[in-house]
Amino acid sequence: MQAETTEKFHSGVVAIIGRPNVGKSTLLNRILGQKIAITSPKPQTTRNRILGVAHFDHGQILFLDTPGIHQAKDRLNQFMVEQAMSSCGEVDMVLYLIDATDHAPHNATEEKIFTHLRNCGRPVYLVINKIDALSRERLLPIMQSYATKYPFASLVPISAATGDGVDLLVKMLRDALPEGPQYYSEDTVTDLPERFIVAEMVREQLLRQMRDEIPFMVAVVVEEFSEEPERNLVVIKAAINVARDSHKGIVIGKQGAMIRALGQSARRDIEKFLGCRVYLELFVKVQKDWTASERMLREFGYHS
Ligand SMILES: Nc1nc2c(ncn2[C@@H]2O[C@H](COP(=O)(O)OP(=O)(O)OP(=O)(O)O)[C@@H](O)[C@H]2O)c(=O)[nH]1
Ligand SMILES: [Mg+2]
Repeated sequence: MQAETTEKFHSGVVAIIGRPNVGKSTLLNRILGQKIAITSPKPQTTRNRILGVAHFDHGQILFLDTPGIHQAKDRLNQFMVEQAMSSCGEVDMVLYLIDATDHAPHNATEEKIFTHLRNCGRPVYLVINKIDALSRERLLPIMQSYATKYPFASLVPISAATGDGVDLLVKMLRDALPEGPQYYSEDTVTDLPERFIVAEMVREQLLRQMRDEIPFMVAVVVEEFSEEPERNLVVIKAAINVARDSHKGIVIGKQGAMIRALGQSARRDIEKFLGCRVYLELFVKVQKDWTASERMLREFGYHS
């Protein structure tokens, strides 16, 4: 008779937290092998908690990408920081990401984060990102200095951009997973609606192509999303909501050049994501000072 081996299922939730721009969303996309979170060279790119599900044999990890933790001034930014902070209490493990190439000290913010992590009491992995942009000799002092700052479960140097060290990190997390249920079916990568990700891909282009305060004061809303399967086409109409009258003309650009460029780049990403042809129409709306308005924040999905 053959012995029956029924391997138990292991699962858990892992929060990815850290200061803005350290590479949290890049890491999530790298782990999933697919882009669901937008990234940009500007800080405060991510505004909401983004769930990404990684599947393995007899296991799955629910990763929560979160907005960068910073000194929040307005309501929008306070919402963002709350999203990140509140994630740590509900998870099995926390990844605290830092940018290894960052020279400026951030003691005040980091102390706040460490105090919060101590209170949450979850195992915290220090993930030292961007080692592709660092000479080997500079890594050791960073590890030594962080080892004294917090009782990390482990210190893991990686490059989210090249993938270096990421498999090892994921293996470490898998080995530490508790027994648990299969939360999501194997074909589920995220619980976010397609409309949300499409709006984010438009916002990503605003972050990548526009300067000054404009990208930090836009909210993108998909107002129409209609599928035409017989033509392998999705028709999308999205509003770029700006906070000031003066921003409208800048987003549109000379004879519509800017909004056309934004639309072309976003459409390429959206087509890849949806796997079909996309007709994308963008237009600009002025919602005066929306980042300070509780009602507008709610309407744009920035509420708990
Ligand atoms: N050289 C290098 N750059 C990286 C790496 N990971 C991320 N970046 C870059 O760092 C910048 C920020 O990346 P994001 O993934 O958007 O960072 P984030 O932590 O999610 O930022 P917020 O959402 O604003 O908190 C982007 O320009 C990335 O291309 C890395 O491993 N190496
Ligand atoms: Mg991000």
